Amino acid sequence: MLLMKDIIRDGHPTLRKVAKEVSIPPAAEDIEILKSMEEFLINSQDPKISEKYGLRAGVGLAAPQINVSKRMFVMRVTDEKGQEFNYSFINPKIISHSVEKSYLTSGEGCLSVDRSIPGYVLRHARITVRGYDKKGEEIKLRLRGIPAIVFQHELDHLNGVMFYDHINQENPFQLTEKAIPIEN
Ligand code: UDB
Ligand code: ZN
Repeated sequence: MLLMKDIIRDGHPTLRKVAKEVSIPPAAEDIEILKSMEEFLINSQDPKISEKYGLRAGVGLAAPQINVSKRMFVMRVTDEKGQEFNYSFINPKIISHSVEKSYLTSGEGCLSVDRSIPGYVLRHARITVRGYDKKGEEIKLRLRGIPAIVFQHELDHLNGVMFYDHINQENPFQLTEKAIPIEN
């Protein structure tokens, strides 16, 4: 099973690389990697297992974070209405997005970043996304709220971008445009 020691941390060069596209249908090895990432999120959200192994409760994990520079990530999150969004994405893309932005009022963190970095991270409020699942079947979804934020945070990892790259250096909590606050 994957543990916190398997997650590379800020400063590791892989986190700054643009990850490679994955062939479709996915190879057995890539399917196994995705399964282990899904298992990590499930374990990390289980109070007993996360305590036993010292896991941070994760809502998303991108392959580069386990030092695999491939365009794959998993997300496992419940939105404000209690709807679950459990997806494994291969070669994910945003095909369209709103002009309107949103942000988490408590800012963002990252499983690969051990310190807390204050500030708002503005993201597209609504996105339409496309990609492939573990079976190589196409996924097309419309996301908003927390699931949309998680998707964009994970997609950034595939492009070598960290959440704090988006934070205004001079004034971390400055809202330069109208945006929807999301409480978490
Ligand atoms: C997380 N969890 O998993 F909005 F119910 C973070 C950590 C780094 C604090 C563990 C998190 O934000 N949980 C959360 C957020 C909500 C509502 C809720 C739980 N990640 C995943 C990560 O680092 N992936 O690369 C960071 C998140 C920050 C915004 C989206 C992903
Ligand atoms: Zn992250």
